[in-house]
Amino acid sequence: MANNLPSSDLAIKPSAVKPKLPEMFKVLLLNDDYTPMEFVVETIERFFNKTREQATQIMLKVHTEGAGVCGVYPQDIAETKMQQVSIAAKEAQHPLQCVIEPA
Ligand code: TYC
Repeated sequence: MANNLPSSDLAIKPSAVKPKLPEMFKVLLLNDDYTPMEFVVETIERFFNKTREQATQIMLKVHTEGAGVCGVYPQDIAETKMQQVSIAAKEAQHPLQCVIEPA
């Protein structure tokens, strides 16, 4: 070994440190009949770092199919984004719903 220690003296065995990838969650928007398309596009741009074109595609998918994925994140980030969208929608008095589900 480079450190001259027998491998049994290492504090952590290589096999014990295999990093786990975080569980990932999808953040979805749900369709409704009242939230303006423009508000949905701006919300996707703002919270999911999408271009105008990407945000418009996602909004249209939600509008036509009922739901659509805005992004996939570790659980804490997904929960934060869901809250941010829900607060922004509430403030603007739109019924826009945002949910998360395991990816
Ligand atoms: N269906 C809405 C309308 O016709 C637009 C809309 C799109 C609402 C996506 C919510 O997540 C949504 N104004």
